[in-house]
Amino acid sequence: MGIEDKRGQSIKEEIRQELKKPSLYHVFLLNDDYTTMDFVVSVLEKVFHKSAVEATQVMLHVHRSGKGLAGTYTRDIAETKISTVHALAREYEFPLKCSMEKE
Ligand code: TYC
Repeated sequence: MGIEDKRGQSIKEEIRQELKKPSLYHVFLLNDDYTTMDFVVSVLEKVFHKSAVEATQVMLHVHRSGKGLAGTYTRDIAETKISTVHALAREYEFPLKCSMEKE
């Protein structure tokens, strides 16, 4: 057995935990029949910091294929992006939804 800290946890394990990179999560936008294309493009620009061209490409991909990647973040940031999108959609009375998947 190696060196342990005062709680009996190995120092090696403690360092491994501290150095571990946080898991990343993909945030996807989901298609629906009612949200306007302009609203989705605005969301991609304002919430996900996409250029107008990239936002339009992602929106059209979602429209044609059912879902598309908006961004990849640590868990807390991904959850906050999703809350922001759902709050904006509610405010503007669109059914736009996003989902999150571990990378
Ligand atoms: N399908 C919508 C329309 O035809 C546009 C749309 C695109 C909606 C992407 C949601 O995530 C979405 N108005």
